[in-house]
Amino acid sequence: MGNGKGFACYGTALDQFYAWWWEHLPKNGGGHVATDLGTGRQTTLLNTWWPYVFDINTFTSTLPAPDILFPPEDVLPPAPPDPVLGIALGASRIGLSWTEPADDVGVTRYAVYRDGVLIRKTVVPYLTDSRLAPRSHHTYVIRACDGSDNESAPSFPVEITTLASEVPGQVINGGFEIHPGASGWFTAAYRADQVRFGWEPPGTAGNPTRCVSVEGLQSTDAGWQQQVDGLVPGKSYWLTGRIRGERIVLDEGRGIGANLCLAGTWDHTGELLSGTFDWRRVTLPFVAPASGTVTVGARLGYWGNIASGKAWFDNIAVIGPQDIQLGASGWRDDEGFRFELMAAPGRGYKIERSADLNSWQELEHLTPVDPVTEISDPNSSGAGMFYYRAVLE
Ligand SMILES: [Ca+2]
Ligand SMILES: [Ca+2]
Repeated sequence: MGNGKGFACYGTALDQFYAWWWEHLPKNGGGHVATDLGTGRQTTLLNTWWPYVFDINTFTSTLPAPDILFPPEDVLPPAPPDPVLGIALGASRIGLSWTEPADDVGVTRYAVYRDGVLIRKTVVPYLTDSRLAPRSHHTYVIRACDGSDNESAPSFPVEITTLASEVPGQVINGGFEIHPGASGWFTAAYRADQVRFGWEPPGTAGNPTRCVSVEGLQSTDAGWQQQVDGLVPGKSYWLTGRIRGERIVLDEGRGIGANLCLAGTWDHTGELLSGTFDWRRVTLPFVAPASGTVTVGARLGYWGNIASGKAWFDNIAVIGPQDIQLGASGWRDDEGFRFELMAAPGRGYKIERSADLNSWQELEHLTPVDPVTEISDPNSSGAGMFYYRAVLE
C-alpha cells in the first residue's frame, strides 16, 4: 500500500481519515483478490468493500481489470490562513476567525495554537477560546491541514489581550469584523431549509468592512441573534443598527420587513423595510426587563409575518443610559473626517478635538434626539493626526 497516513490519524481525527480514504478509494467498479494477512487465505472483494478491509489485507491482483488507479499522493501542504483576525470578547474569552487558504486537494481542518501550544483542531474557520484570565495577553497562530496530514506553515501571529472585566450590556462584534460564530451570534429560522445566512466579505457593508445577511428563498422568519446580559432593570436602552434590503417581499397584508428586535418579545423597529433600499440606520428604544438580559435580533420577517428577499445588517449596538462612545465612520473630501456619537439622547454633549491630548478645542455642542449622531470635522484635512472626545455637559 505504501501509505499508512490514514491509519495514523484514525481515531483521533476521523474526518481527516475519511478525507484520505475518499481520495484513495478506487473509483472503478469490479473487484480484486485480497490476501488476509492473519490467515493467509485469499478471497475476492468488490472494490466498494475495499475501504472496510484494506487494513487487514494485501492486494495481489485485480479482477476483472488490472487497473486500480491511485491518484497522485497529496504531498503539498496548504498555504497558511491569511488574514487571521481576533478580538477580546470579554475578560475570559477571545474570538478568532480566518480565511480558508488554498490547497491543491483541499483543506480539511485547522490547528489552533495559543502561546505556542496546540489548543484545538477544528473544521470551521473560527473559534472562541474561553476560560482565559482577565488582562492576559495571548499570541495565536493557525495552521491549515489537508486530508493527507500535510500541515501549512503558521499564519502570521495575532496578539490579543483579554479585558480587565466583562463589559455589561454590550453587543459583541456588532460590526461583524470577525466570524459571528466566534462571538456569541447564532441563527434562528422558521423554515430553516429556505434560508441562507451569510457572513459577507469586506466591502459589502457600504464601507470597507464586513456585515451579515439573511436571505429567504421562500417566505420565512429568520435572523441573527445574540444574548446581551447585565442591563440595569427598568432603565432605558436603545438597540440600533444599519440595514439594507434587496427585493424583500412580505406576505399579503403584513407590515414588518427587515427589522431589529428583541427576540421572544413583540418589540421591533417600527419602519416597514421592504422592497429594495440602501443602508439606513434604525433604532428601537426599550426598557430593560427585570432579568437584565435580552436577546437582540437582526431579522427578516416576524412571527406570523413571513417575508422573502435578502437583508444585510451591520453596526448593531445596544446603547445604555450612561454610554458615550465615538465611532469612526469615514472620510469625505467635502466634509473631512466623519464619526458617530453614540450616546443616550436628551442629554447635552460637547465634542472636542486635540492634536496632542493636552489641549482640547471645542468642535460642537449637541443634544441628540437619536442615540447615534453623525458628526463631521471639515477642518480635519491637512497634515497631522487629531484625537476626538465627547464630554457630558
Ligand atoms: Ca495538499
Ligand atoms: Ca461591519
